[in-house]
Amino acid sequence: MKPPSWLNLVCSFLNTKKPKENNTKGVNNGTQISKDRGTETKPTSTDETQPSNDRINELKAFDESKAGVKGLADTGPTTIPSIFIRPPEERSKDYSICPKNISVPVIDMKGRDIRTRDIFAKELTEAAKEWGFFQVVNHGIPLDLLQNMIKVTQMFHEQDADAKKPYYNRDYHANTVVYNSNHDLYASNYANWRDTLSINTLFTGGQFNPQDVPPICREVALKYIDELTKLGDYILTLLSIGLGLKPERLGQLECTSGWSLCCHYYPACPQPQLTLGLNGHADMSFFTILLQDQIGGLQILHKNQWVNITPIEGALTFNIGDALRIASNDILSSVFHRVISRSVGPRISIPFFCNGTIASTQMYGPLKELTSKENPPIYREFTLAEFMTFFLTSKLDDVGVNHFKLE
Ligand SMILES: O=C(O)CCC(=O)C(=O)O
Ligand SMILES: [Fe+2]
Repeated sequence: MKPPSWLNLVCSFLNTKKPKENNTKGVNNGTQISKDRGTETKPTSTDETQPSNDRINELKAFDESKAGVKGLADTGPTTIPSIFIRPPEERSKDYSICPKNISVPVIDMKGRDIRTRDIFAKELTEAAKEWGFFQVVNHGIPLDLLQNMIKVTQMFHEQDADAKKPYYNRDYHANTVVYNSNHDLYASNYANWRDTLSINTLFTGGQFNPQDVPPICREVALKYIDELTKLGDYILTLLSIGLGLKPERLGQLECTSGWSLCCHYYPACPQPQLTLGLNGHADMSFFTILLQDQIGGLQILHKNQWVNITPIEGALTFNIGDALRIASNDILSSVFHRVISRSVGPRISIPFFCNGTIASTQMYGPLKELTSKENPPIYREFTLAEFMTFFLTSKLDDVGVNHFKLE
């Protein structure tokens, strides 16, 4: 087997990563996670034994079927294959689900114009500091575009397996459009109950050939990407103002010049308590804008409890990624989140990761305007290429903003 190219590896680590021990934000899969800065909890190590040959063969057979989890689910199983089973010790050490009716802030941007800009900037930035996640309603993107985006995602995944096979691959370097199940299938301790179609442009500076996008979702996806890029730029303006920066300052980081649109499909699962839809992680993007349907399952870790992000029709969910957390010198929070499996489904979700482009030549790190003698930089400077390359040269569980900390 030829070794994966570094770009390929960078891609695999793009959105989901396992933090290392003593990471201030936690460890993989949400066990023993301490996300609150300064309250480090030593995590319990996850099972690091090498996968058995049986497991590797099972993974290969699953991968080579090119039918994904959807293909398995269509056979009507009453149990899930062992490759998807989360180790019992990890399940038993999991954090509890927040019992109270706590939810992330919901920001209503109705009446957004130049007069209300500062008000929204403040509201948004407070949410990004305190929660790292918030939902936005009346953001300006038409409801029918959101609904269509969910619909065409479902249509793509629910086509005959043969129609999807031509898109099935793991080579993010050679292809901007990639369909597969579990981008980290061979590296993770257990697979997640999820398939994904993605368009990735962080290596191409936002460029891609529209003809590569499957026709069933092409027209809607192109419109959606266009709208989200504009909305992303606007949110960056608001966050800049909220942080006391010049309105254009965060935009100058070229956060939206390279992006990934991931169209996730989480089939109904016969044994949801035994697996996850998506392992616990923080996004390494600058920020992420997520569209989800009404099924639910996304949870964030807040004060050591999993808090549900309850779906709101027409809302978009925003979260801060590690790159912006670093740029803000930890003023903004990048927060652990995961997706639980459900016996109902399918669930559709579509995160749009604003990653910046690997080709950017500027240096990244805490913005000078946000540091001072009293508030010195926590992180060193790096290029985005280094930031992303780090994810390929480290073990999966040896990743996190800590690597870029000064000390
Ligand atoms: O499906 C979701 O709701 C979350 C997806 C996500 O967190 C990711 O792809 O990084
Ligand atoms: Fe995520």
